[in-house]
Amino acid sequence: MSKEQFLWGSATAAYQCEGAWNEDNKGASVWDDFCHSDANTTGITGDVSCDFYHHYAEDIRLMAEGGQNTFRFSISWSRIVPKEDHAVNEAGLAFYDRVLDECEKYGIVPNVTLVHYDLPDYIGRKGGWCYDGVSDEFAYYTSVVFRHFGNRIPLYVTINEPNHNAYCNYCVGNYPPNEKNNLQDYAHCAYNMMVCNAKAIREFRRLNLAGSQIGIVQGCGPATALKDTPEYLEAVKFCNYFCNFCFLDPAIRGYYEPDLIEAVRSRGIDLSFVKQEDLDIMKDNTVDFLGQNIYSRLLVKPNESGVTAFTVNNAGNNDGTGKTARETRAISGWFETDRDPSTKLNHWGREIYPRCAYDTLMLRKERYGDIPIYVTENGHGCYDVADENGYVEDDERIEFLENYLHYILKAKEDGVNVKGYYVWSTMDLYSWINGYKKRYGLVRVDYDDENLRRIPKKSYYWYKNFIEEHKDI
Ligand code: BGP
Repeated sequence: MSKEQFLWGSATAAYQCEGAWNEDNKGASVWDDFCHSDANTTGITGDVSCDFYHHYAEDIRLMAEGGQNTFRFSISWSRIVPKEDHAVNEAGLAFYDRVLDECEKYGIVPNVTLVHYDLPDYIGRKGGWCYDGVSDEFAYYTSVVFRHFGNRIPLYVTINEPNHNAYCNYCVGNYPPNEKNNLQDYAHCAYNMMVCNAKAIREFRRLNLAGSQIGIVQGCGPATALKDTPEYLEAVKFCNYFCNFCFLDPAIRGYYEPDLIEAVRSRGIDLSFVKQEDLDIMKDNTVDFLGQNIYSRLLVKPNESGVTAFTVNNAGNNDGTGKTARETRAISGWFETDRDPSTKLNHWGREIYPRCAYDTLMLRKERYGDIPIYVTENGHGCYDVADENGYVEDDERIEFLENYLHYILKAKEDGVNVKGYYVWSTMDLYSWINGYKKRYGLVRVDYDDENLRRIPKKSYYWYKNFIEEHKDI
């Protein structure tokens, strides 16, 4: 991978696109179990999705033809180590070898996430991310991946959005194991994820893979507020403890700030799961780069309601009509979500605020210096309307991407070490809980067609042109 080459691409995740959920000895993941259970009230699953497992060659060819030089995807842990006995599934490795062959054919740089929400079911049954053995399991699985693929993969990501994953699992309760308002388990999960991150990095460093780097992907930006009174700044601080610093400080700096630990403890959270030996491993095993997903702003104010409550863009009362949709994040005494009446919301209640891309990147630089940053996801979910040929004129998505990119490139000009950018998503795929109606792809997937026909959207051609105009930045 040439150091100077800016990476322009798009992203997917295993459960959301692969399908083939039980093919070639794949084990079940917690998402397979959840989607097949009564807890999944929609009955919609990722069993087939857009069937990337069998369409990968076409999808990667379309990326290349669209001018993209990088592809972010994730490996399904349950394909590689399907069962508790730790036996490695050669067919799983072979699938990703085929994907990498295809990337290499077109000079597409793979950016590969090791876990994107889909823990194996056998770990889920033991307590998932709150199972204290999860970090040794993760170290084992990731060492299998590092040994097999080595520096064929120049960019590895340990965990996708630990913040959002922990939050949905244990606060909102919309992701398995569907626990609500459980701050104790949220803290435990967040900590175990950072032990996982550090132990995987230790495995990675042991192999000394020349030319490969390892990072982590964060799902939200730093908290911000509409006022800078001491009360508002306190709310920002606590929100950052909760959503950002408890992940990024250990991952990037190798330690937690004592104030953060104290704030968590003073809420009555039992921190007996914290072990000095884990902290030592974190200290010695930090990331090379940050992956930053950018969707919307984390706008907060002081919590005056005294309420602790959490909903996200796909929680229950919300069907994409935008009528009742609203994202709430509130912890009594700490902070709660604020709303800026001057901005628009998307159909799922998420704020559209392009400038957050600039602020996010600048604030990351302020706290973490010149760490290389890849914008690992940025995209717009909407109801696409196709014409009789399946073509979608997704001007709304183009406008969204153009406006966000303006601010991302401005942050790069202003000194942030931005190295790449990925549209979410490469093609239409399963949107967690929202199913298939909420689409993000640059390429339409016709789910009614038995061959799951791919039709590039207007945004695909727009992006191709944008890359062409910006390939030498
Ligand atoms: C991020 C996830 C992606 C993707 C995206 C869109 O949080 O990393 O996997 O799903 O959000 O979110 P959603 O599908 O919920 O609209």
